[in-house]
Amino acid sequence: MKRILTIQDISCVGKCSLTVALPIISSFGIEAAILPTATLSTHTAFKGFTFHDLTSDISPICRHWQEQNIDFDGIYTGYLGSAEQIDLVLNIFRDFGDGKLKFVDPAMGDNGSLYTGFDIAFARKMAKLCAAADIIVPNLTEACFMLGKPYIGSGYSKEYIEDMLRELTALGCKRAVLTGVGFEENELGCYGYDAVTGEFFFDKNEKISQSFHGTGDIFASVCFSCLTRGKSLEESCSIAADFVCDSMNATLCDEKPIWYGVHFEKVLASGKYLF
Ligand code: PXL
Repeated sequence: MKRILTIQDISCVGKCSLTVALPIISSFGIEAAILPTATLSTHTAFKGFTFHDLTSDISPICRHWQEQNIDFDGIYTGYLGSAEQIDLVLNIFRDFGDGKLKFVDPAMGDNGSLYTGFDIAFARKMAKLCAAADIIVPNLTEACFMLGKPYIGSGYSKEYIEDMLRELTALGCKRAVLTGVGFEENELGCYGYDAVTGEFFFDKNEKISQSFHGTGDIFASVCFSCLTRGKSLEESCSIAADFVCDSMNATLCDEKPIWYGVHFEKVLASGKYLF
């Protein structure tokens, strides 16, 4: 069985980051080791959340793993609590990531804004982590902040998206996937690029008009799991996008929908994505 390491926060309530990644990765038959970056009472879209920074735990934990000769088949990073943690994750890539899949979801913003607590300097630093990754999966907002471009949420062309993907891979990673891309009113999908082969792909689904929190974390967790199980990037993205749509639809069907996360648990329980 494969063992991977995922590095992101614990938001105790709110269905994102580790509370999403752990069950999803496990459901794909992969052992998920974790390195929590911070503990929050909820994710940062709630008012008055608590935040306990775990930066000082990271190096001792990694030293112990090295002493015990623990290794991982891949590393997947999500929400990181501070710019200092980005340097520590770069060290983890160096110490544990050689020849392994290094997958970065630069989770730091959406809809044209950075999440509470992040600034442009953090976004620029996140671009350095993306440079050291094999595959990155930013949304349009995160890509614009990392590249220092103005955010355009709609009405862009395929050329605009393809140029942005070329710029993202020029940071240093070989493959990039932009999420939340749509050229027509009723479509939303992910646009991928492999800088080695020069190939692009666009995988789209019918747009669900309501927007939910935590869908990027679900996409990244499913996509990384599929890659770890040997699927191609295009197929992994397609499965991940379908999984997100099913999770959103399961939430919309609920008599008492919650606003802070989607019902990915119902999709897991359906068994549809077991392979
Ligand atoms: O879903 C991304 C995410 C992860 N972790 C925390 C967040 C968010 C988005 O807001 O606040 C703490």
